[in-house]
Amino acid sequence: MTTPSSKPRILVSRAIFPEVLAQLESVFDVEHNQADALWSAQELITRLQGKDGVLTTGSECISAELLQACPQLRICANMAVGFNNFDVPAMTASGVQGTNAPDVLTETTADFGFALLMATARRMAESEHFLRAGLWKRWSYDMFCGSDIHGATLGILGMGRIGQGIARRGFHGFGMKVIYHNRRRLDAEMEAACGARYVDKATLLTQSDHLVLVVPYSAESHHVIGAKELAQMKSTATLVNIARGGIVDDAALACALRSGQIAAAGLDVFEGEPRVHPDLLTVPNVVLTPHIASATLATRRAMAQLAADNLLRFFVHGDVLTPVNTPVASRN
Ligand code: 8YV
Repeated sequence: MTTPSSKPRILVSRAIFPEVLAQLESVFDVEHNQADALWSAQELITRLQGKDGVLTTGSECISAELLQACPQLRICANMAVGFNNFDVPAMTASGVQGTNAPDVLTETTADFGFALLMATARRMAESEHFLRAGLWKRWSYDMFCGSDIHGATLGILGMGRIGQGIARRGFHGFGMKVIYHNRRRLDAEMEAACGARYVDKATLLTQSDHLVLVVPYSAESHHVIGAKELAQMKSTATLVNIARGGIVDDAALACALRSGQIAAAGLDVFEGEPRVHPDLLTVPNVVLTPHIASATLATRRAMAQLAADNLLRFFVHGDVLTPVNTPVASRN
């Protein structure tokens, strides 16, 4: 006869680094998904039955319905800095701790934001496709002319850790004029460190040569860039979204790109991803990447480790490293 394990029971909802999984297995009773199967919302609920904790990625939704159906669940540790996949008020009310994975991805994600900005403004994807298609027959004076990065005005919407990382790169590395808009203005010392000047949203839209979006997704930031905002931007402007799908109205953006209302866009995130709006797939002046801004091995390992450390702290010491809420009740 087998006796039930007294170890906390953990679900790891997607494939993760084997060494991080091994650490969890040394402490917890773990069900994993190293085959990386895509589970439906119902299957996730089924697998969470009897589980005390879960390690999620940004792809799994922790909804009020799921919380109700999984009364034993006490902690959800997200391997992502964004946690719009969590219904935080429902978690808080039902005594479930949520954690995210901030800081460890800041510089890597800022690197990528800058890379995407440069690839977009200098038309790297479009010109590579042209070359691969065998269309390069001769040099010409205006072939794939883009717009300068150095000395241009860099606009940043959302000035958290990643936004500041992009601002520093632009200011110190490329001599850009940096303007930003955020819910809260940074203090003077932080503004000086990244050479950034606070402006209202309309000024950000009308003055930016290159506008990078780094706001968290919420009901408030849904379609914060839509047809009206795109119409306010310079016709020579570049727009980069490394934040979340849904912040930009992708259909409106495809129209603006096709009509030349703005010059180009670089997108790492999409509304309803991994689906991509079909019009974005056919406009030439857009660089598309599959949500890889944090994707270096070192950073993804650090993100997985932080999510695992939150689970370990929670069950071993009763606290967590990077909480996103303070549950009002305990599920003990
Ligand atoms: C993740 C991200 O790769 O951290 C985030 O918020 O968007 C990405 O770095 C993705 O969410 C997977 O968890």
